[in-house]
Amino acid sequence: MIQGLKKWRLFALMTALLVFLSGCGREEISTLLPAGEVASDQFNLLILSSIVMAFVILVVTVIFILAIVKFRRSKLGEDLIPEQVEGSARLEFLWTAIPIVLLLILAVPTVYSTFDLADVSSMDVAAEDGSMTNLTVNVNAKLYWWEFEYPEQGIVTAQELVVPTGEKVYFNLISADVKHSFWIPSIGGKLDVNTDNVNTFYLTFDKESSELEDGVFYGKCAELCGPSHALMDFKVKSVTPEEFDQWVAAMQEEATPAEGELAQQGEQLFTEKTCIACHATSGVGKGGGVGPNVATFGDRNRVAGILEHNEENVKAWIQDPQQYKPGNLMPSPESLNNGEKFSEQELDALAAYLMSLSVEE
Ligand code: HEC
Ligand SMILES: [Cu+2]
Repeated sequence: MIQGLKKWRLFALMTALLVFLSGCGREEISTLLPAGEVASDQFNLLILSSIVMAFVILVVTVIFILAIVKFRRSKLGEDLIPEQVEGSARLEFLWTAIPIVLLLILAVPTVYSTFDLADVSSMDVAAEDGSMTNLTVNVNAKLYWWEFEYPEQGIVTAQELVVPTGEKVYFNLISADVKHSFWIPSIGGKLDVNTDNVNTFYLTFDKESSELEDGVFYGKCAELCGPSHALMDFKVKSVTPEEFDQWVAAMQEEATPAEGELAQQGEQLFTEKTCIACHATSGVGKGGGVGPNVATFGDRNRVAGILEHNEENVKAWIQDPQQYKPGNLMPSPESLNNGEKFSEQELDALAAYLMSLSVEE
């Protein structure tokens, strides 16, 4: 009875785990649904090594079961001594050769891909007019958000990486504080983001993110970096090269003053309350901001990388950033507003202003 119950418990646990596994299938964030060449290469290596390992397990299990069935003592009697095979040259050759072959099958594509995926030699190739042939993005990781600088284009953004599809995009990774790791599960990675050296690699984006359920790919920090590490998310918009050029051009334009009374009030508060000291509102510029650049805030998919993108959440964040990302470096409202929380009216104005910042049509 107890025995039977135990089996049922195990069965129930396995069923519950299956439900979790069904979460592995989301295109925005699954390494099992690669959406770029790098991710495909990594996925194929994963499949290859899984097949090799499964093959070994299968063969060993079959031999093991055969041995216990065939040589049961109750069947063959107490005193039977099976044929002795020690020193058999044939067998020893076989079980040396098979692992060598298996290791070669694993090693050759793995080593080849490792070097191929780390090849950034064409990164600095310039076209005849001196402009770079390939897009390079400098990624600055900070507790707990991501800044993306496009040095050739002279623009900078945060929280959302925008890239063209169908070409290699090169990344220079550097951290402003502690070690992080840059990872876009459906596209490729992870690569460590260090404080004292720049790590470089490339990714390709083969699918437009607008085709995805959420409209963006999900990016993650994959290196434990502090209490809000699990909340250090970013999003990726992959668009056609034409749309990308339009986006860059819009980013390069001067920011226009806010329209509408509420948003204008918000713009004024943004300066008065010194938000502007940490948050740049123009897309033109270099990396190194204390807080995320908000030039594209209205186009974003999340607030602070994690909260659903609506005015309620913008207000909630401003009123108590620590509640949403413990340990993050945005000051409390009291320290920006003479020791007091912002009034509902001020929050409305700030949210209206932030939401009006947009470069997309
Ligand atoms: C001392 C610098 C600093 C000041 C001043 C500051 N912030 Fe921030 N802010 C930050 C940092 C750092 C973050 C990123 C927090 C994180 O995600 O880890 C942030 C994040 C945000 C975000 C989310 C950004 C995004 O891209 O989703 C909003 C909105 C925001 N701040 C609004 C404000 C407003 C409004 C003010 C003024 C009342 C203000 N901040 C003042 C540093 C600052
Ligand atoms: Cu982290």
